[in-house]
Amino acid sequence: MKEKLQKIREEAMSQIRDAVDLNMLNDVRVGILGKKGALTSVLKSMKDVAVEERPKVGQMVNDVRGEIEKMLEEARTSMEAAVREARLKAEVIDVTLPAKKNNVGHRHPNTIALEEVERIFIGMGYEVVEGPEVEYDLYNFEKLNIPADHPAKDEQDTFYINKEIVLRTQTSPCQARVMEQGKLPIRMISPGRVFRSDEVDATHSPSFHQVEGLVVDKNITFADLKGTLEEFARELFGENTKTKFRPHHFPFTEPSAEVDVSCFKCGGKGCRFCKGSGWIEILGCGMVHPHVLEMCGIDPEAYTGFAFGMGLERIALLKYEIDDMRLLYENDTRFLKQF
Ligand code: 2U9
Repeated sequence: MKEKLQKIREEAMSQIRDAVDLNMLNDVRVGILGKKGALTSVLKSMKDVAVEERPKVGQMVNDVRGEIEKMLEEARTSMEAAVREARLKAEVIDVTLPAKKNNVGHRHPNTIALEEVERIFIGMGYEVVEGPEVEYDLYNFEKLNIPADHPAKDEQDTFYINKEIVLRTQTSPCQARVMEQGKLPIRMISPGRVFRSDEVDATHSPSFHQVEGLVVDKNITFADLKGTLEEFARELFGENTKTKFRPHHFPFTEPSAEVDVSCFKCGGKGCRFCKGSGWIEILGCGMVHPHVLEMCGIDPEAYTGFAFGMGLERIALLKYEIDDMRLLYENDTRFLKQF
């Protein structure tokens, strides 16, 4: 019996030494100490041992069992430590690596330009009012004195939802709605997205932004319009900026004008930026047509008003010296971060 136990002990030692992972080690344990294991069957055969020998043999079996259990436990502990060590090595964090930079966005040049325009007009006591981008033909054209046969109403120029509803081509309908509410006087600007069926190029896009302005009160004259826009130009482009009003035609204003500012790059001498003329066109304006006032519920005998409109992208391109409008729509942060 003693030899048998010695053999089991040696066999166990060699199997434990050969086990390469925890699964193999468990198989060794089951093969020796499990229900059908070698040591368990020795225990079962105790009944064949002479009664007086049993305590001694029992002690020997228990000693061998204890030894094997101890060896198994030691092997398991060192195997688990090796596995942990290997995992820590594989997952090692190199704290000396430079940290990944979070890509932070940047305000869009349109937003910067709009905030500047808003700041100037809010400073003059104007309200900022926004309106719907999908509009009735009635508000986008009819109430603004744009007749049915006007070229702007052609499908080539306007996106129609149906016969009566369009994507607004200007923010003026928003102003017409404010006039209809009848709360006077009015001093407002309306910024927002507008839509025109244009091909994309360096200066055109089917969707761009406008800022329009409207003042309606008693005794408003062209002098108020000139003074306001001259001050606006000086605040936006610098205090030495001169302004030139050229007669023009818009259906919704009479008289109407286009406004040029002296080139802020060359001071008016003429350069590549102003194409040698010394002047840069920035907006359109005029006295609100009496018929427009009337259609929006305001008595043109008692009230007069002026209005103006500018393309926000045009202002941003000029102010930040960007030469292609398409750059404004690509959202490339390498471009946006320059402003
Ligand atoms: C009402 C009455 C009149 C708004 C005006 C302009 C002149 C103008 C263009 C500039 C470049 C549009 O962005 S652009 O393509 N706009 O020249 N806009 S007067 O006149 C109004 C507005 C509302 C009720």
